[in-house]
Order: sequence, then C-alpha cells, then structure tokens
Amino acid sequence: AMRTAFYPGSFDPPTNGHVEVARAAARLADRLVVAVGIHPGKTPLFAAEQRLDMLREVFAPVAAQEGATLECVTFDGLVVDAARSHGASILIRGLRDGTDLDYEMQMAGMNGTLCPQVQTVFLPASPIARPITATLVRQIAAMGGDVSAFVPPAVLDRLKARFGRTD
Ligand code: COD
Repeated sequence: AMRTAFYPGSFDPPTNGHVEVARAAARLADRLVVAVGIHPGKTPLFAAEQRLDMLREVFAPVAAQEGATLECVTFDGLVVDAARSHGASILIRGLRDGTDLDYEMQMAGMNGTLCPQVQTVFLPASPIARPITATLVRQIAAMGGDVSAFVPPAVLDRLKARFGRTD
C-alpha cells in the first residue's frame, strides 16, 4: 500500500534542518506532503505562496532522490485533520533538543488521541542541523549577517532579495 507522510511546519523560511528532516521522511514514505501552517494574525517574513515556492524548489530534488513524490500545500486548523485529509498515515516531526522533545511529546500524545490512525514519527537532527532555527535565521539575515551555512541556496537568494546582503 502507498504510504503518505505529512510534514507540517511554518517553514519561514525553510532551513537546512528542514531539508534534512524532509529527506529522512522521504525515505520512510512513498509520498511526502509538506504543509505550511497558516495562522491568521501572525505576520510571517515570507507569504505562504513564497514559502510554497521555496519548498517546492528545495524539496523536490530531495524527495526524488529518495524515491518519494512531493506535494507542498497549506493548511489551517488542526494538524491531524490536515494529515488525515491528505491521506497520511504518518506525521513527521523533527527533534533538536529536550525543549522540542517536551513540547512534541505533548502534541504527539494529544494528536494520537485525537486521531489514532495517524502515527507521529520523530526524526532526530544531526549535530550540524541541531542549532538551526528559522527564527534565528530571520534575525541574522535581517541584521545583515551571513546565513549561507543554515539555508539552501534558493532560500539564501530570497533572503538577499529581501534584506540586501547576507554575506
Ligand atoms: N533540525 C531538525 N528538525 C527541525 C529543525 C532542525 N534544525 N528545525 C525545525 N525542525 C522541525 C521542527 O521540529 C518541526 O518538527 C518542523 O521541523 C517544522 O518546524 P517549524 O519551526 O518550521 O514549524 P513549527 O514546528 O513551528 O510548526 C508549527 C505548526 C505549523 C505545525 C503548528 O503551529 C500548527 O499549525 N499547529 C496546528 C494546530 C494544532 O494542530 N494544534 C494541536 C496540536 S496537539
């Protein structure tokens, strides 16, 4: 049977940490659905459509290398409802540290009760990806710092276009 993995996030912007998780998820599934959560009232750096463009550009070759198809979508409301509506049986979350773990365990537990047919799978960050957060990437780029070690080239280009120099 075809296995679909649902990978939700803000992806504002996509980072090398996100790419690593997407690659591992693509190894576990035949079909990877990457989903940008839309929160009314929160102003992102990149509009949802721009984030979808970046995700498609960056994740498509990664998914293809690992033998999975890729779909990039937006969602609002509950993660489990979106996962179910896309036919997913696994819900992918990355883990960086104990703070992630504590919060993710709560979400996995409650999501598992809300929707037992969708299994949460945690994927650990590599030592290199561990410190990377989209929040700090936004801060560094906004202040003119070099984020080339933290984001894929296609994202670096968008950050440069937005903020001027990032190196
Ligand atoms: N290394 C490994 N994994 C990473 C890294 C890294 N460097 N950076 C991020 N990740 C992982 C995160 O752990 C996460 O699993 C995923 O990648 C996405 O990260 P972000 O930061 O882009 O997005 P989040 O985690 O803030 O996404 C939040 C959602 C959009 C999923 C969330 O806010 C949402 O919409 N929830 C819906 C409401 C809901 O269902 N609530 C009930 C839950 S019980």
